[in-house]
Amino acid sequence: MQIVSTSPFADQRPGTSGLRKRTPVFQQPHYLENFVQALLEEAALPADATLVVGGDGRFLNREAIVTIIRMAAGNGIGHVVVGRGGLLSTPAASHLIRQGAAGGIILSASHNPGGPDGDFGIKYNTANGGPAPESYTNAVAARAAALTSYRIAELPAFDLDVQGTVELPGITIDVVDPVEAYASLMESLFDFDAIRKLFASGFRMRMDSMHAITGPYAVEILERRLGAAAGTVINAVPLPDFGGGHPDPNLTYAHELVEEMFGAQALDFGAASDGDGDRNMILGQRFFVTPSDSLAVMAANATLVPGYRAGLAGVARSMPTSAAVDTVATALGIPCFETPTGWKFFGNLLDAGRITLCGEESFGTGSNHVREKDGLWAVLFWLNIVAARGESVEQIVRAHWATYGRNYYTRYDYEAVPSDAANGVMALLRDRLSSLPGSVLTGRTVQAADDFSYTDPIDGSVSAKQGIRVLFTDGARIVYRLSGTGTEGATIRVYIESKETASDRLGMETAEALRDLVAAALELAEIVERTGREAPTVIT
Ligand code: G16
Repeated sequence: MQIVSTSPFADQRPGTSGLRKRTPVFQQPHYLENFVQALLEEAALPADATLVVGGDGRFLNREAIVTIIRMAAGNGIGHVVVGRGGLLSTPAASHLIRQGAAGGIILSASHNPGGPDGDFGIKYNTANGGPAPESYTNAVAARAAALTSYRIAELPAFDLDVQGTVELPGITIDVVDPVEAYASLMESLFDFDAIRKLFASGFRMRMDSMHAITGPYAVEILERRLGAAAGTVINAVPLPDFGGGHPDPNLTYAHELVEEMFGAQALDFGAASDGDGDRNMILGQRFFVTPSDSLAVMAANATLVPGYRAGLAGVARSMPTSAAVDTVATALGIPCFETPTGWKFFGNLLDAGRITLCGEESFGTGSNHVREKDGLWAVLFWLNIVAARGESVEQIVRAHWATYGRNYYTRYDYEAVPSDAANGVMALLRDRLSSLPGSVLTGRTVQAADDFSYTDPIDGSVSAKQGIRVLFTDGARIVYRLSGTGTEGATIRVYIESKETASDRLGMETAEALRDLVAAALELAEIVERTGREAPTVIT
C-alpha cells in the first residue's frame, strides 16, 4: 500500500448528483484519486464491508474503476463487487448495493456527452442504494479541499471482463453479470405474461438506448424475456463516446427515435434512456408524454401493476415538476411530497415507507424498488399499463387529462451562460420576491413568491435556496433555478406550468397554451437582457 502525497483541489464540490466535470479535468494527475480518497474517508467503511463499483461505460470508465478498486484495497476495504467490463446502470448499481453492500461508487455524467472532450462524473451511494445525502456530499467537498495524501494498493493484474471471484492480497473482487439481478427484479414487479402477450399480438415498439448503458439490459428484458421483435432496441451497444451522441432522452437529442415515432410508419410505443440508464422518455404513436404527466399516469394506474397492486403509500415530486401528480394523490387520498431537485431528496421518504412512487420533470421516475430513478423500469411500467388497459399511450393520457385536468408544462434551458449573468438573474428575482404577491402578470394574480426551502420530514434537515417559485391563484407556476449538473458556465432553467380543466381546452399545443406565461416569465427575470440570448438552448 502506498501513501501518495497530493495537493487538494478546490473545485471538488458535488452538484445535484455527484461530481461532474469535463473529462480532461478528471485526467489531471491525482484528481480522481483525491476525490475517491475523500469519498472513502467520509464513508469510513469497516474492513468487512462490501463496496459496489460500476459505471456507464463512458471514456475513462475502465481506468477509473481499476484505480478505485486499488484505492478501496489501499483504504482497507476487503470486498468489491463490480459489473463485468466495469459496466452497471445506475439503477442496477442501486439494486446491487441493496443486496447487502455498505455503499457504492457510480461513474457517470448521466445524460452529458462522453469521450475525451465530453464529461465524466463520480458519486457515492449509501447502503440504502441511494445517492448520499447533502450532509455527506458537503463533508466530502470539505475533505477534498484539504487533502494532502491518498492511499492506493499495488495489486496484481485482474480482468474485469471475466465473471467470477478474484482473490487478491487484502481484497476480493467479484465480477458479476451487470444485467441478471436487475432483470430478475423487473420480472418480480411487472406482469411479464401480459406484456409478452401484447408483443405476440403485434404491438410494436422501439427502444433507443442511445449507445449508452441500457442496451444490454433492454435487449435481455425486451427482446429475450418479453419476446419483442429482434431489433426493437436500437443503438444497443454501449460506446465510450455514445457514438458521438448526446445520450439525453428528450425530443431534441433522441432524434432518431423521434423521427420514427412521429413519422408515417410510427410504431405503437417508443422509449429512450440516458447515459447511465436512470432517465426515460415515453412516446406513443406521434405522441409525447411529458415526464410530469408520466408520473401522474403511473400513480393513477399503479394498481394495474403486480408490484404495486396493494396501492401507494404516497408520492413525491421535485419542486419544479408539474403538479399533475398532486391531483392524483388528492383523488387517491394519499400524501404528496414536494422535494428539491435531486434524487437524493427522495431517499428518506422511500426508506421510511412514506412514498412508493416519485419522479421529476427531468425525465426521471422511480419507486421503492431501488433508490435511484430507473429508465427501463418506467418503460416496463408503461408497457404493463398499456397491456392491462388495452389502450394506446395517447388514449391513456387523454383519458387521464379528462379525469384530472391537464397541467400544461414546459422548461426553457439557457446553457453555458456566464456565471455572473446567471447569478444576476437569480439575485434580481430574489430582490423582487417581496413585491410580487398581489401583482398581476398576464391577467393572473400572484398568490405567493418565495425561494424554495425544504425541511426533510424524516430527519429535519433543511435545504434552503432551492429555486424561485412564483405561484398564481389559478394554480399556474413559474420556477427559476440554476442547474447543478452542468459543466460549463451556468445553466438557467425556467419552468412554466398552467392547469386547465375545461374539457374544450385540454387539446391545445403546449407552446400555445403557455405563450403569455412564458413571455411573462422571461420578462420578469430579464433573461434576454441579462444573458444576451434571444432563445433558449433547449426547450422540453
Ligand atoms: C440529476 C439528478 C436529478 C435532477 C437532474 C437535473 O439527474 O439526479 O434529480 O433532476 O440531475 O438536475 P439539474 O436541474 O440540477 O441539472 P441525472 O440523470 O443527471 O443524474
